Amino acid sequence: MVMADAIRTTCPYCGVGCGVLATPAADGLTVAGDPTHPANFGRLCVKGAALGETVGLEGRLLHPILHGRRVDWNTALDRLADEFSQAIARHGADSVAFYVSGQLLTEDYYVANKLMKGFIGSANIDTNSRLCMSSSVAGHQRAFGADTVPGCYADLDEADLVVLVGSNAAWCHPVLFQRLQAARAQRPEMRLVVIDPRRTATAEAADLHLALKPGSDVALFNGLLRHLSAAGCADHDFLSAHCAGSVEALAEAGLEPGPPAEACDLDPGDLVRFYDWFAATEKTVTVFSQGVNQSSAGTDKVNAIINCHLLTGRIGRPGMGPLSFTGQPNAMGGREVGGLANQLAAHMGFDETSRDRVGRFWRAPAMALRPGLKAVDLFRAVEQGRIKALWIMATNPAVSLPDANLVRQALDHCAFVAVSDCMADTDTTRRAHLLLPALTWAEKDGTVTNSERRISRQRPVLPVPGEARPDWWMICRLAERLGFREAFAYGGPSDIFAEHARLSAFENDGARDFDIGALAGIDYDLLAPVQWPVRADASGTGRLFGQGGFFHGDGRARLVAVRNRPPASELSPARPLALNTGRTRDQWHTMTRTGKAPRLAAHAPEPWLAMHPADAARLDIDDGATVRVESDYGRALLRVTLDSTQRAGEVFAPMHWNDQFAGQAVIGKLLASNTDPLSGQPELKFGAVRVDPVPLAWEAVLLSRRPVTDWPADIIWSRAAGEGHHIHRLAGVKRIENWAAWCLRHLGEGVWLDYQDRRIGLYRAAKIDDERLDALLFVAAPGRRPDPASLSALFTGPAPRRRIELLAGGGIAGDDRGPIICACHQIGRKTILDAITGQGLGSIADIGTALRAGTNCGSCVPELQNLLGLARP
Ligand SMILES: Nc1nc2c(c(=O)[nH]1)N[C@H]1C(S)=C(S)[C@@H](COP(=O)(O)OP(=O)(O)OC[C@H]3O[C@@H](n4cnc5c(=O)[nH]c(N)nc54)[C@H](O)[C@@H]3O)O[C@H]1N2
Ligand SMILES: Nc1nc2c(c(=O)[nH]1)N[C@H]1C(S)=C(S)[C@@H](COP(=O)(O)OP(=O)(O)OC[C@H]3O[C@@H](n4cnc5c(=O)[nH]c(N)nc54)[C@H](O)[C@@H]3O)O[C@H]1N2
Ligand code: SF4
Ligand SMILES: [Mo]
Repeated sequence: MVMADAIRTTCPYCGVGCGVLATPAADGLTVAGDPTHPANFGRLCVKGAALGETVGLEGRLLHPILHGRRVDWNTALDRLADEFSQAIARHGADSVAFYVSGQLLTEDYYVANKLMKGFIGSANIDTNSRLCMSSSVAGHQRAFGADTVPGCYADLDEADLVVLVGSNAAWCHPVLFQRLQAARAQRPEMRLVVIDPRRTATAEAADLHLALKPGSDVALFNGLLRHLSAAGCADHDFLSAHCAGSVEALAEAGLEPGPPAEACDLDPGDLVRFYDWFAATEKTVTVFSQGVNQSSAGTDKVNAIINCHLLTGRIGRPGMGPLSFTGQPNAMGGREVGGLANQLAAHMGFDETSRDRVGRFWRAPAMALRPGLKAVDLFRAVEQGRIKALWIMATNPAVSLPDANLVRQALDHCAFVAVSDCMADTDTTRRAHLLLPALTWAEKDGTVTNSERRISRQRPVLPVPGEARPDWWMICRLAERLGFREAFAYGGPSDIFAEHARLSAFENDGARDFDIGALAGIDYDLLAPVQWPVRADASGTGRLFGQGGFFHGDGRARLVAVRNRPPASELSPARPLALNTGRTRDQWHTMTRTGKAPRLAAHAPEPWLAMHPADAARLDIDDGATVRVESDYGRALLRVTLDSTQRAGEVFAPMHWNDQFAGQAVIGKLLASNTDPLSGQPELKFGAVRVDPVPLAWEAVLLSRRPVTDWPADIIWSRAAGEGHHIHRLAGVKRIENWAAWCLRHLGEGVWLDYQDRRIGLYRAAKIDDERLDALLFVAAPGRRPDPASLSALFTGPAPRRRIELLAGGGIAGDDRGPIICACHQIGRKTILDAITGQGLGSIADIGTALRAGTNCGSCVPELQNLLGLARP
C-alpha cells in the first residue's frame, strides 16, 4: 500500500536504479517500489525490499573521531585541512589523494573532483568504479570517442535475442532480470544466451549457456565477428557512413590462431548455434558486466563485443546494441563528473582544450596537468610513502581491493588517513586517523545515474542522526580551509547540480555526449527521472548512435582490432585451481548495511567456496568441510559447498565477508593486483590458489545479544544477523578441555548454566543476564553442528518455563539445515539434499510436493536444480 506521505527516492544498491517510495515509520522506514519510476515500474528485489531493516542507527558513526577520541567538527576539519595543506606545501600537490566511490551522489562527487583537479592541482582522485566500470569506460571511449551507453532498458523488452556476458543478472540486477523474464514470457520466441564459466541462476534460465574458459571472451567474440563477416551480415551502408577503416581491416581484427571453440573450451556445436542465432537476429542486445570488465583484458573484451554490433549496424535502434550493466547506484554519475583519475569533468579528458575550458569555467587556480594515479597504483603509492594524506569516502578498500593485505599495510603506514563513512567499524575505518560521520541513504539528498543514463533523485526521508553530515558539505569545508571559499560556497546540492549541468553544456554544441544543460534551471526538488543527454528539449534521450553521430573527431566509430590473451595469473602445481569471485544474491559488497538484516543473512549465512564435486573428491573434501584457500598473496578459511555448476578446476568465492563478519574470509587478500593495461581495472575474476581441508576438533554455534568479533587467531568464526541477536558459527582445530573456562574467557562473567557429554564431544551452555537469555553456546563434534535457526526461537519466542530447557535437545538435535535455499518457506540446503536422496525425489516438482521449496517466488529453482544434480550425478 502506498502511503500518502511517501517520499520518492532511489534505491542505494545496484545500478538498475529502482524508484522507491519511502515512508518514515515508528521503527524506521517502510518502503515500496515506485510504480511511476521507469527503471522498475513498482518492482523491488529482496535487497530493496529489506531497506527498512538496514536504516537503524546500530553501528553508525555519529560524531567525528580523531585518533580514537570524539572531537567536534571544527577540530576534525581543521586537522584534515592541516594535514592536506602541510603535505602539499612540503611534497607538492601529488602527495595527497582522494579515493572515492560510486556510492557517492553526483553532487558529492562533483565537488570532490573540482577541489582535487582544479584547486589542489593534482588528479589523484580515483574511485572504486575503477574496480567496477573502468574497462567499459575505456572500451566505449575507444569505440565511440566518448563514454556513451548507447541503449536503454526498453531494448530488453524489444530484443529477439539477449546475450548476457559475464553477468549474473538474476542475482545482481534482479529487477532488470525479472523484466527480461517477463518479456520472454510474453514472447516465447525471444532467446536468452548466457556466457559465464559458471552455471549461475542466470545461466539456468537461458536457452543456451556457454560455460567458456575464464578469460576467453575475446576469442569467442572475435570468432563471432569472423562468422558474421563470412555469413554476409556486415551492414556496409552503416560501416561506410559511420565507421572508420575498411571492412577487410576489420575482419582482420577477428583473426585468432585456431578455432574459437578450442580457445574457449566449448562444444563447437553450441558455439555455432550461438553464432547462427546472432547472425540471424537483427534485434540483438549484448549485456556485459563484471565477467567482462574485471579482467586484465577487460577493455579488449568490451571492444570485441562492440565490434560485432558495429559490423552489423545493430546499435542505438530499438531492441539492439551493446549495454553495460553498471554495478553501483551512481557508477554512471561518477563517470559524468570525472571521478576517475584519467577523466576531467563532464566527460572531458586531459587534452589541452578541455583543461583550458574546465579551468576557465571553474576559475581554477591550479588545473591538474595530467591524469592521476588509478586505484591499484594509488594504493601502491600509499604503501611506498608517496601519498602523505589520503581521504577515503564511501568505500571499503581494505576489503574490496585486490592484494588486500598490501592495502592494509599501506593504510597502516600512511602518515594521515581520513575516512568518511556512515558506519563506525569497518576494516578501513579501523585503519584511519580521522573518522568523519557521513549521512547515508534515506538521509542524504542529491542525484544518481543508472545504467541507462537515467538521472534520478535520492531524497531525505529520515532526520539527520547525531552530527553526521553529507559528503559534499565536508569537502566544501575542507576547500574553504584550503583557501577556496568562494568557489565552494554552495547552499546545497541543488546549487552543485546546477553548476554541474552548466559545465556539461559549456562550449559544447553537441561535440560532447554528456550534456544536461537543460536541467541547469529546473526546480531540483521536482526533478523527475530523465535520461541524458538532456539538451534544449528537456525530455531526455533514450538511445544514441542509431544514425551514427559518434564522438571521435571525424564523427565515426572505430572497430578495434583485439587479440585474445589469457588471464595474468598463472596456474601451477602449487596453485592449481582458478579462483573466480563475485556476488551472492542477498548481500551488498562488504556487508556494512545488508549484514544488519536477518532476512538477508539466511541465504548465505557464512563465507563459502563453491567447488566442483570432482575436485573435492580428489582433495578428499566433503560438502560443508572447512578449507584453507591459499594464494601467493594471502589465505582464507571458508566452508565448501559442492557445486556442479562450477567447471572442474575452478572455484568461486563471494567477495562480501570482512573482519567484522568472519575470522579469515577477505577474498581480496587472495587476489593479485594485475590490471588491464588500458583501464587499470584489476582482474578480480581470476586468481591462482590451492585448497586444503582443515581437520576440525569441534564445531559450535553461539547465539548472543552482542556481536563477538575479537576471537583468537586459532578460532574459525563467522557471524550473521538474527532477530535481536547474532548467530556465530565457530570451529577449532584444537580440542578444548575446559569449556566452562573457555566460556568465561570469551563471553564474560555472568550466570552460566551448562551441560556436557564428553563421549560425543557435546557441550551446551547458556548465560543469563538480568533474567534474560544473553548467550547460548552449543558445541558438537565436527559435522554435527546444530541448526541455529531452531535456537533462534529462544531469543525471539517466550522464555522457557524452566531454565534447564534452554539446554535441552528437543527439536535441536538435528544437524544444521545449512543455508536457506528457499527463502519463502525457509527450507535449508541439507534438508533438501536429505530429502532428494532419502525420498528419491527426481524433479523440481517432486521437491515442491515433498517440502514446498521452490513453490512460491521460484527464485531458488536454479539452486534446487543444482542440488538435484549433486545428489544424483
Ligand atoms: N546481490 C548483489 N547485487 C549487486 C551487488 C552486490 O554486491 N550484491 N553489487 C553491484 C555491483 S557494484 C556490481 S559491479 C554488479 C556486478 O554484477 P555481475 O557482474 O553480474 O556480478 P559478479 O558476480 O561480480 O560477476 C558476474 C559473473 O562473471 C562471471 N565471470 C567470471 N570470469 C568470467 C569470464 O572470464 N568471462 C565471462 N563471460 N564471465 C566471467 C562470474 O562467474 C560471475 O557469475 O552487481 C551489482 N549488484
Ligand atoms: N574479490 C572481489 N573484489 C571486488 C569485486 C569482486 O567482484 N570481487 N567487485 C568490485 C566492485 S565491482 C566494487 S563496486 C567494489 C565495492 O567495494 P566497496 O566500495 O569497498 O564496498 P561497499 O561495502 O559498498 O563500501 C561502501 C562503504 O561506504 C559506506 N557508505 C554507505 N553510504 C555512504 C555515504 O553516503 N557516504 C559515505 N561517506 N559512506 C557511505 C558503507 O558503510 C561502506 O563502508 O568491490 C570491488 N571488489
Ligand atoms: S534491483 Fe537493484 S536498484 Fe532495484 S531494488 Fe534491487 S538492489 Fe535496488
Ligand atoms: Mo561494482
